[in-house]
Parts: sequence; C-alpha cells; structure tokens
Amino acid sequence: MPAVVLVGAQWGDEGKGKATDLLGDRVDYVVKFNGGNNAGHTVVIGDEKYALHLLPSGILSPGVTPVIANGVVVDIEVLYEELDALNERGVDTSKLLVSSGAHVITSYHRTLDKVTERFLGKRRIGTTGRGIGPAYADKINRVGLRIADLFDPKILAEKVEGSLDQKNHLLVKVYNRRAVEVDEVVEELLAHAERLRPMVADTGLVLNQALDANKNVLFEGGQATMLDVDHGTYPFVTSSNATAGGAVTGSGVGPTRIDSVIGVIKAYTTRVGEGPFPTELFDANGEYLLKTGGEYGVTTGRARRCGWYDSVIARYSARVNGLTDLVVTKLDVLTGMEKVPVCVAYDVDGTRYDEMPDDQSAFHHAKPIYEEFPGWWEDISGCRTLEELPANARAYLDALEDVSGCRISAVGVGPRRDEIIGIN
Ligand code: 2SA
Ligand code: GDP
Ligand code: MG
Repeated sequence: MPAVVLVGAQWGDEGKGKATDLLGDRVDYVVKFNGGNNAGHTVVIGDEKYALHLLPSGILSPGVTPVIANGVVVDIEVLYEELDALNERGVDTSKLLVSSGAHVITSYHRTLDKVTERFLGKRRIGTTGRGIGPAYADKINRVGLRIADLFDPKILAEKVEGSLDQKNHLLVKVYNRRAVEVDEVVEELLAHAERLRPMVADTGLVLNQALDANKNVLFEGGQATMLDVDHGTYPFVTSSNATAGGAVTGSGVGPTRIDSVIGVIKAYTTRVGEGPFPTELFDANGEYLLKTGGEYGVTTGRARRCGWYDSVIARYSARVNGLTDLVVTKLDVLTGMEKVPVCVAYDVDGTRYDEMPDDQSAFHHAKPIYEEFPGWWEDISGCRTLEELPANARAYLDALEDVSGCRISAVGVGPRRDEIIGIN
C-alpha cells in the first residue's frame, strides 16, 4: 500500500473479487476504474455469497469507501438494483461515490449491443449484452452522456438528441427497428437523478486528497489484460482499458502515485465469449475444469471455455501491466489430475514464439508447447502455508513462478475468504 492496482492477468474471472475483498481491511478506498455491469465478481464470506457487477468489491468491507471512477460506464438502473439488493442483506452502501465524469449506459446502448451482435453473426464478439461497447463508442465519438449531465435537463436533452441523431438512422434503416424518442430517454434519466445526487463527486480530487493524507487506495480492474481494448486479443475484447494503465486514466490519479500492481491469475485458464484461446481444452480435462471450478459466468451464466495455464500470457501480462506480484487462484481445482501441463511457448506454423505474437493472425494459429508436471491427490483447501501443500503442488507453483516472470505472493486454495496461502 498505499496505492495498489489489481488486475486480471488472463481473460477474466481469475478471482479478482476475492482478492480485493481480502485486502479490504487494509484499504480505505476501493476504486472501479473501467468497464461496467459486464463484470461479475464473486465474494464468499462465511456462508454468504455475493455477486457484484457494477459496484466495486470493496463495498462489502465496512471501513471502505467504494468509488465508481470516471473510466466506468454506469447503467443507473442496475446501480440501484445492486444497491437495493445489498441493503436488503444488511450491507451499508452509504459511502459509495460516483464520478461526475463517468459515462451513462442507456436503454439504446443495450439495444445496440444486442442487435450489433446479432448482425455480426459468425463474427460476433460474444458480449455480455449490457451496452458496454456502444456506451464507450459514444464516449470516444464525443456524443456520450456523463453523470453530471443528469443534473441539467436542458443540456441533457441536447446531448440525448445529438447522441440519437445517427443512431436512429441506423436503427430504422439498417436494423429495421423503431426510432428511439428523445423525450422518453430524457424522462427516464431525469427520474434517476435525485437519488444519484448525494453519491456524485469529483472522485479524481477525492482520491488524490486521500493519497495526500496517506490513505490506502486499491484500484480494482474489471475484465482482464487479454480483454483490454489496446493490449488484448482485439477485436475479441471489451471496450475499455482493463490493464494497469486504465487505473490512471480511469481515475484521475497520476502514474507516479501507483506503488504496486498485483495480477490475479488462475492456476489454469478460462475465457468466456468468442476469440482465440491457444490452450483451450475440448476433452474430459476441460469438462473437469468447468465442473470442478464452477466455471459459469457470474453475469450471464454462460459456461466458460477452459484450458491449461499459459505462461506466454502470464509473461505478457507481467510486462504490459508492470506486475509486482501474482496472486494464483484456484490451485485446489487441479487436485485429482494425474498430470498438469503448462504452456511454455507457442508453435506458429513451425516457428517457436516465447513471447506473445504481436500479430493476431499468428495468435489465432498458435499451438501450445507444453511442459508436464505430476499432479496431486490430497485435498489442499485446508493448507495455509506453502509447507503444508503436497510436494507436487509446490513444484507446480515453483514452475509457474519460474515461467511467469513474476513473484507469487498468494495462492487461493478455495472460494472462501480464509482459503488462501499468503507468501512473504
Ligand atoms: P462486453 O460485454 O462488451 O464487455 O464483452 C466483450 C468481451 O469481454 C468479455 N467479458 C468478460 N469476460 C469474462 N468475465 C466477464 N464478466 C462476467 C463474469 C461474464 C459473464 O464475471 O463471469 O457472466 O458472462 C466479462 N465481461 C465481459 C465478453 O465475454 C466478451 O468476450
Ligand atoms: P472475478 O471476475 O475475477 O472477480 O472472478 P469471478 O468471481 O467471476 O470468478 C472467480 C470464481 O472463483 C468465483 O466463483 C470465486 O468464488 C471463485 N474463487 C476465487 N478464488 C478461488 C480459489 O482459490 N479456489 C476456488 N475453488 N474458487 C475460487
Ligand atoms: Mg468475473
């Protein structure tokens, strides 16, 4: 601490929610800096399981001020639903701050997300359908709506009109849908404004002042490195910067203030949605990982694609994020496998690649080169030190550290808060 960035090192669902929650009692602010309610973070506290989408995972820690920063796209209806659901379960959400500069997801962004995917057919991305891409497209096109706009009805109406101008043409002429009425959208958004007002803040200023006062701030990445719009497997990516750099642009805190960057990585790999995935398994081992790991989307319920650990991706993540630490999760899921292969490099049409190919076609053709490690059978969920792990599990972790180019500082051995091995 004091300013730590936590990102996914693969294609998401590495267990970032649990990792954030674990740091919760040492942190004063948890900041969501990218994405929106496409995220799905699971946190298990005792017998209670929480699924968070738009809200930062830190909202479950009583001392923490959760922040939705400027880099996020906010579906206000979803925000209220999530807040209400947590309040009903006794979670205090009153400290939540929402950036006045965050962009708003409207009903027409959701519609466009779904119709575009349908229109793309075989070339679809496999989005979550939450309107994320269209809302970020509006931001970049400079026709987006920001949270601050909700408090000025005249400006809001002008902006909605500007935003809908081209979209209605597209919806009617290309997608054969009805045009969206400006007044309907404005009315809907204005109806949300009053409840939102007390949460809205200049979060960039708040966070910089917090750091000035030596508070601890954790920046929680949504999605992951390989889904980053610049550094991921474009175009099969989300529409935001999920890498560590996104924490800076997405929050208004400068890069010189960041002290460390933690990458969360599974002991194997999963991906949800379309796109290349060199170590993907289509056999009984893949089925085993899916079932044992409970690999189903937290937001959409989709079965995740499963495969072996890919150290080319780990090294790439270490590089593009400037990782200082790796947290390896779900080691327990590998228990019971006879052999555990790890991808150490790719073969692309006869050429060996030790680093991520910078050409997407090469990545699409990449065949993994594996090294195999012996498995273990013992239940490891009760282990709390490295020494308690079976020798083969320890050897596997040593190998991961060796090939990933980053030190491992913690290992998950089960979904619960306490099922973790901390390494000094
Ligand atoms: P989008 O909706 O525009 O962000 O989709 C673009 C791609 O990004 C992927 N994506 C994700 N991948 C893993 N986990 C995500 N969150 C949920 C979860 C996913 C779910 O935690 O399980 O429930 O399905 C997430 N969000 C976006 C998406 O699959 C597309 O490939
Ligand atoms: P996130 O999007 O990175 O926050 O991850 P998700 O919550 O989408 O998916 C991770 C899943 O793995 C959740 O169901 C967690 O409860 C679970 N999980 C996290 N760490 C561990 C672990 O070490 N072992 C096991 N078995 N499950 C874990
Ligand atoms: Mg997730």
